Amino acid sequence: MKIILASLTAIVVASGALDVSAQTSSASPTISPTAKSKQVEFVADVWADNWFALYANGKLVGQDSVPISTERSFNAETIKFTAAYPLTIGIVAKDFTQDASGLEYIGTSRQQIGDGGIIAQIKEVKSGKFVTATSKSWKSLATNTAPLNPSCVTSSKPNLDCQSSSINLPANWNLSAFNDAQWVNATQYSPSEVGVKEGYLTISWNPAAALVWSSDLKLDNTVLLRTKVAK
Ligand SMILES: [Ca+2]
Repeated sequence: MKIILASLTAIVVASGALDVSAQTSSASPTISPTAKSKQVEFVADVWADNWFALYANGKLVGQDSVPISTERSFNAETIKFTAAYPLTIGIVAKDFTQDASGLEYIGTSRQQIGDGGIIAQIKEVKSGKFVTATSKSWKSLATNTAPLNPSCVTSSKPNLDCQSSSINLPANWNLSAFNDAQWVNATQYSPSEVGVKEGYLTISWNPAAALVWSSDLKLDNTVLLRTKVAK
């Protein structure tokens, strides 16, 4: 055992010495060539009705700059991030609701249930290569639904009369190893079904990029979306 430890110490010392010599003779030695080659810079365009958070391999890499508490929020975001393949993309998408009733414009002539919708596309920055975009091949899970009884939309006290259901976000839902076999494929919607506007119109969307949500564009208010890209 003593011999092995001594050998390991010698190796550590030797490699440390090599690092120092590399740093003094090379311009960019801070990351080893092996680790550096695995990291790729990506750029994502995302438009959400009304809010999103974007994860790459479980790490939050960006989110909608306009808070979910904003009733009308139809901005697009362009987010750069660095990650490695295989790439697991996770998105939390939220439709604005004024309160737990699931309604918006409460107490006005426009009181309604409202709907969601999101589109995202990702490419490599350096090569410009298309990586992935939201489509029906992505998996989805609704974690908040309201109202469960849509007839409450005409109630003068929707917070009392509208029912809702929520589940916690599954642990590690945005990691590669997560088993999404219980999730369902995302549902694609047309631009007119979602009622696209504002930021959506400023992005040049890849033909493969589709507007998606769960199977219920109106009643599901928080939807998790995920996909995996091997390379
Ligand atoms: Ca909405």
